[in-house]
Amino acid sequence: MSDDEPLMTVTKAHLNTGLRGIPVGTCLTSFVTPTEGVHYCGYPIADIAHLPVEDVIHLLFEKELPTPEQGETFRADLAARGAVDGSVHAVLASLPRTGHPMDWLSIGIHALGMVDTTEDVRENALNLVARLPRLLGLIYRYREGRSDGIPADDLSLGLVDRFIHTLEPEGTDVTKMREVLNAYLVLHLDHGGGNLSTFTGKATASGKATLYASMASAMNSLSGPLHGRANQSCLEFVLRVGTSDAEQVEQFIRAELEAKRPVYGFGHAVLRAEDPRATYQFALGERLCPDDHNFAIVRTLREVAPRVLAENPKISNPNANVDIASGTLLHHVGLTDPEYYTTFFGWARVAGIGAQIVDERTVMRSGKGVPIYRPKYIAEGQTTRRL
Ligand code: CMX
Repeated sequence: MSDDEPLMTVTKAHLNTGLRGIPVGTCLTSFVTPTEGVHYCGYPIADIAHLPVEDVIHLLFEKELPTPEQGETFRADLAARGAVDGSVHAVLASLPRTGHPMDWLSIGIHALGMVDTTEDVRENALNLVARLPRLLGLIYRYREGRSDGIPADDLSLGLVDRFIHTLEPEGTDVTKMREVLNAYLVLHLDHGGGNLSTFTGKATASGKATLYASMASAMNSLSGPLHGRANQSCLEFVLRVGTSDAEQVEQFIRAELEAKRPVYGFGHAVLRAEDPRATYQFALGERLCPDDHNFAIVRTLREVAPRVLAENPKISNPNANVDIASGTLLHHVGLTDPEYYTTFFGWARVAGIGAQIVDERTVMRSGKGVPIYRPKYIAEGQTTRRL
């Protein structure tokens, strides 16, 4: 394809549609297809969902899965970067506990950036990836009023274990928590270039804002109910369904549709089959918590909802999406407050968005980077006026 060949014609009908479907750039980390969903650097998510999260983060930054030796080196590198500055504690201690955890995450990222931003965007991106698990653990501890006796960070641990170590969860099976969190992170690391939080992070970074400021912008975008907060809404939806009886579930779904409310956990903008990330989590749930009450509800929803939704020809994909089971699995391993779920999504995306920002700042246009974003808006309802 030549450089001047048109990719599409933009018409008036495209205006005020949120840039939907309009090509604006290239992405080196991931793409989404209607049948196999997201691919990271070419690998369909179903093929790599079981890998340790560090290996998949390596893939996004280096565009190759690590050899065992490279994996060890990468883990050691992350450990060397992981320490969170003590001043962040004072910032978190001062925040109102009523604030949403996503606001805490955004402020926490800014606080990290204020004490340690280098000139090198890649260094900053990897530093933030390495510090996020500790930051998120601290957010939990301070927001829940459990700031006494927080254990010192253990940098010898992997990313997921550093979060668990800081959280010090009680009455839960830590082995299961580790597996659920690792899967959750791998499944949510990246999702192409044009989703709102990624786009926002890259747009902010294009003005040469710091990686930390850019990532805080991305997290603020992610916090919206139409974007990342859907996974919080999804568990709240499952809890509202309350029963795994197929007939009652069907009645519930019909009543929700009648009331013009979304059936959470179903449908997708691009996929036209069940999201492989949902399929993976269904299998994980069948293995880890087949008797969990909420998982039984999710299992019934998976059977019933696609059939009911398919009655509406407008719905392009009636099948389960990534959010259907993720909250139920987190809930099962003791992470029971859905308000925190978007922060796990954010934790994962810091890697994907970070890698994409590094690409846009240092790789695209033969290393020159993408210039400052400046889409065009057409003036409407105004002509030049004079006093
Ligand atoms: N429940 C109710 N209505 C739905 C629906 C669902 N699960 N899925 C689609 N629809 C409706 C849309 O709202 C739209 O209605 P209008 O024409 O009145 O606006 C119509 O069906 C056509 O939608 P579509 O082209 O099939 O899908 P969209 O790209 O517009 O929307 C999505 C995709 C995800 C927002 C939508 O399916 C939805 O709202 N699902 C429920 C919420 C949810 O689970 N969100 C998490 C998404 C996870 C992810 O993106 O990975």
